[in-house]
Amino acid sequence: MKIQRVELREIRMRLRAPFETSFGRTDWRRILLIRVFDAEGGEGWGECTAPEEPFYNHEFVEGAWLVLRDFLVPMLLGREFATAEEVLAFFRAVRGHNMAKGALEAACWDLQARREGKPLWQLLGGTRTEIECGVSLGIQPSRSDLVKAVERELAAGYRRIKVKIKPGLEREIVGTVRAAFPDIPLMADANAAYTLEDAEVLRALDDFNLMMLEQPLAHDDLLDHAELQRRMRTPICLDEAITSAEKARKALAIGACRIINVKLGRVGGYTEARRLHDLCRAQGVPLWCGGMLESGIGRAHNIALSTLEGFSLPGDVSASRRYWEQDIIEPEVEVTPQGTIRAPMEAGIGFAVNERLIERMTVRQEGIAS
Ligand code: OSB
Ligand code: MG
Repeated sequence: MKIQRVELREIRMRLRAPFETSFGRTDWRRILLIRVFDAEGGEGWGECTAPEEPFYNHEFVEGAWLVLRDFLVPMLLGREFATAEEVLAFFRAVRGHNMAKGALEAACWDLQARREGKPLWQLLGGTRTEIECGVSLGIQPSRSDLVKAVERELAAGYRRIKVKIKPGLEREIVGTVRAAFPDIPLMADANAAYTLEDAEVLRALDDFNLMMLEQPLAHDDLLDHAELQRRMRTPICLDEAITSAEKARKALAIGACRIINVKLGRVGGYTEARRLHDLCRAQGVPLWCGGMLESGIGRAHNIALSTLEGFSLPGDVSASRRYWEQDIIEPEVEVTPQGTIRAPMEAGIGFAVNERLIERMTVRQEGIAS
């Protein structure tokens, strides 16, 4: 295979409801989509998960666009590769920028799967034909809104509830949900809002029988998480801090976490995600697939990733309807009443891309050819 042309596109999509975390609030998404073309009429789609601002990690839409246009796309164009597994190595000279790398790499995997006429999840070696779904609930305006939101998601069948927390509100948020729903699988995500000085506040969350506490401390920290994990019973799950299989190896070696949230963009694509997966499986560490408020294209990629055997816990991969009035793929992602998504049987990402709708949402577009 050889990529001859790459199209970068920015679309704007309004979330059905604003999403609030410890680091900010999102109403509108700016989403960078990537389409790769080979010389034989093949194509593949990817979505860059870099958010609008560099508040989750260092990546953001505008920066990712430039890194793709000026460095990563030129490193890919015209290069011959036998499988998409070889693509990540082309980007080795660029430090970091995993979301930009991962989006381009994932588009190449989609292209390969389409060319072979098989679903991407099968090409990746996925074994789950149905994946378990959870939801991530942003910080709500009031306790009653929070309880209502949880009620709604449970009624829709979701198998695990994650609530966002932030300093000063952690006990109120987790306690409110736990009091209303004593037995549900529940977890909390702090998005790096605490330090080790808050260890007592965090340890007090042990009272609520959480499945896990996600990324309580700094986005790039491992050492303090290991100390915190020694002090609390609730398993720590790392998100932001796990940017590669190597980081995961080190985190596990020092006991910084017991569970890992895998995001395709954060680790730089499928090749790295599979390395991380194989390492964690060998050590018996459970994985689940995280989300970044993706459009249908990124969501379809997350479904493919979630079919790997080691993804044994429900992920933040949920129905299109929870985010968008109308998604950019057909059919939209739907969740069964049992809280699962069935892996699609069509080739590639397995959903048709609604190009007409994308065209209407596009605010800028740039083609790069060899
Ligand atoms: O930390 O998992 C996170 C959304 C944006 C940035 C970071 C995170 C999230 C979510 C939402 O939790 C997951 C989703 O529903 O897509
Ligand atoms: Mg998280």
